[in-house]
Amino acid sequence: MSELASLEADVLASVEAAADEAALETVRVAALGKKGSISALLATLGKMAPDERKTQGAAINALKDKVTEALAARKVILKEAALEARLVAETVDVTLPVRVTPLEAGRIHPITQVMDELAAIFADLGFSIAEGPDIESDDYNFTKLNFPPDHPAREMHDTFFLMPDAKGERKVLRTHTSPVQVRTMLTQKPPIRVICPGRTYRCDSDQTHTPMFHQVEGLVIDKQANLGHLKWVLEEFCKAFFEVSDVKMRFRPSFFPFTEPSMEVDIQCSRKGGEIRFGEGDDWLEILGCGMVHPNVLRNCGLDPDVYQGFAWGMGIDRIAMLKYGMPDLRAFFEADVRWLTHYGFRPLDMPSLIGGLSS
Ligand code: 2NM
Repeated sequence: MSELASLEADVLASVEAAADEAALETVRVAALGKKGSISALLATLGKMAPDERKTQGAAINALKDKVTEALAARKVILKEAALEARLVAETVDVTLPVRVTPLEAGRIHPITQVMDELAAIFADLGFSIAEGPDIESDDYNFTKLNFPPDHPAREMHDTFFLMPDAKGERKVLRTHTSPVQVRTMLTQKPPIRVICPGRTYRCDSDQTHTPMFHQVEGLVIDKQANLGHLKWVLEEFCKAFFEVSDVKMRFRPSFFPFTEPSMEVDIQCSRKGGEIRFGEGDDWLEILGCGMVHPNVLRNCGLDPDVYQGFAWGMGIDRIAMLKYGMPDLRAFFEADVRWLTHYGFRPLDMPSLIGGLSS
């Protein structure tokens, strides 16, 4: 066999033997690459006599074409085989359940959801959000709010006291978020419009009470702020929160040390078939307490009661969350039971907004 014929047999055998496209590329480079065997043969043409060059040149170029063709043909076969192998390996079983990503599987706790709803509603009414520490001084939690020392009103709150510090000061776990309003009045110039959502603590635990619970309180201070404004704000809030076009509200006289007059507010509802509905029916349900800020509180917080007046209200977030979303037991809120959260929780990307829908 001539040298050329044996090279042809070798290269064509290697082409056939290449098991995948990478191996085939190696064969191509070994034959036709810059330092390839056929390229080396072509380089010898320059040193040949014209006659020899004519015959050899034609033969080498014919070999080059043959090898090029064989490479292309093998490449098509290998490509198809690779695709076939992928199709076999990557089958999709469309009957399998959809695998959810952590982002879709996670749930927002109903209390967080309700706090986000409150923020959306009150931001729309021109309120900002104020926060403060859970551990408070007795002064901010009670004294500045017109709870006289040793007055029975302090006992209404079942306070958790901390050990006295070096100065003999006995801190408390805040029993309401009102100290945040005290801090706001002490540091901001009226007009003031804030809501203060957060954790609160009272030594009380039964079917309807947990030692830690959540409150939201609101405060408006201005020269002309009055009870009419208070009623309007609360009415707008209730309509937006319970997502109904009308609510009937009842204001009953009550007592709080920090407001005068003070009222408790009920909303009308129906309780047919164990389900509460608002904006209809002939039952009443207590949802919040409110009143005009007591002149002593204004004075204690650096405001002149002859110039400024204000109104405030407070309600339990856990309670209004239970009412709105039909959750029967308060204690489940704090049990961290993933089955409960899967059922009652909210999708993380469905942010409450007045435009997109509060609870979509
Ligand atoms: C309530 C009921 C009525 C209230 C009052 C104040 C402050 F700081 F302005 F005096 N903050 N929150 C208030 C008034 C809270 O909760 C049932």
